[in-house]
Amino acid sequence: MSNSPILVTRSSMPPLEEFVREIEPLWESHWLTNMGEKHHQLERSLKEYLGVENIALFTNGHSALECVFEAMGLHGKVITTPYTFASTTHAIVRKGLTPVFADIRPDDYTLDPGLIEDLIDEDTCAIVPVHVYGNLCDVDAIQDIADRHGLKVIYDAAHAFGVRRGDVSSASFGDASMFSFHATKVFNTIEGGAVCFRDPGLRDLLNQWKNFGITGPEDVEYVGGNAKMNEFCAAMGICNLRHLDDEIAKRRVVAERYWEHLDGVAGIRVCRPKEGTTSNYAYLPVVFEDEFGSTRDDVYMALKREGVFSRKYFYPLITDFACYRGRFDSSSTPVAAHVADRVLTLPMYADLPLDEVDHICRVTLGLSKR
Ligand code: T4K
Repeated sequence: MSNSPILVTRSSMPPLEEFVREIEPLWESHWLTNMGEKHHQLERSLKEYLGVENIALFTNGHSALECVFEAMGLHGKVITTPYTFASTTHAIVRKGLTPVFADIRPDDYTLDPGLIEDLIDEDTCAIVPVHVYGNLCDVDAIQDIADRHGLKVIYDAAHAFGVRRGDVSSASFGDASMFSFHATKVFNTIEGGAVCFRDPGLRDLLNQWKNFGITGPEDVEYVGGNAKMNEFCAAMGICNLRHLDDEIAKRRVVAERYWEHLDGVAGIRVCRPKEGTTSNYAYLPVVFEDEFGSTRDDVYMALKREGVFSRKYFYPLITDFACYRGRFDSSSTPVAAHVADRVLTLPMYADLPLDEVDHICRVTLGLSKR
């Protein structure tokens, strides 16, 4: 097996010469940021790839989420999931909104639509579900609830770039969807993010909020921040997008090798794409139930001894974070608490050698007590 450590993921990068060619014009123009040519080019390419009319690029996914809340002028309570990365809840709280947590579904770990309605009251303004691991939420049920109660739906689609239901991309659901283009994502711009949105009226607002609230040469109408994607990041995105479909195809081979070994083993739960959806194979989550005979932490440690660094995405639950202690109660979301205590995300990236996958699975299955 490899002598170097195997990490949970490894950034996709284009050939160096391709990136150098892409950034060369910047030495001519000296235009490095503030919505330059590469930024516009990437916006156009992403619109085409995702099949959407409206997109705004950002310096990262987190700022994108904060900006969309600001641009929509949200106030009050937001129904969301505790089973996600810190960013989702932090964005809600940092924008002065109150998160109200609903539990997740046991099969795909996304927000359970059957539990949303009971949590809605007159202060609720929006639902913020997460397509966690790239698993699409039940978008129809969620939209139906939102329509009946006049709520906005903003998807945290940080993991779901390239995922489709039929031929509809994950960017098309709800009022807006935020994507992360962080180095660890299926599609990366080093750091970066985007919001795809339904109402074209949001375009100027988003672009103003990410640029200090500047609305004209001598006008500043909002207390905005700075969340603009720079030209180097946009150039990385332009290059990576050319290779994305190949990268996803390679990830699929890796995921299928894992499932060959792990799916159907007593006490192991894997997450396969649902009928009718095209996955991006962003993560390889495995849940170890008691029946497996060893705990998630046993597996984590055994892999670590072999130089394999899996991660506990997403443990602890957000509601158990020190910064939220005493404010929220994780016992009200028992499914999320159960999964967070048992989940391990195994290494997943396009160039992960299949014999490494075999090795990781051998070590894992060696811990089964059945
Ligand atoms: N919503 C959700 C649901 C999210 O998961 C995230 C981000 C966001 C919102 C916010 O989007 P951004 O603002 O980040 O665009 C990582 C990422 O930093 C974070 O983007 C991601 N989610 C989260 C799930 O994972 P860490 O702290 O676990 O990353 P780190 O540095 O430990 O890296 C993990 C592994 O990735 C390393 O072991 C090796 C590999 N790696 C890492 C870096 C930084 C690379 O191969 N290249 C790299 O440059 O948070």
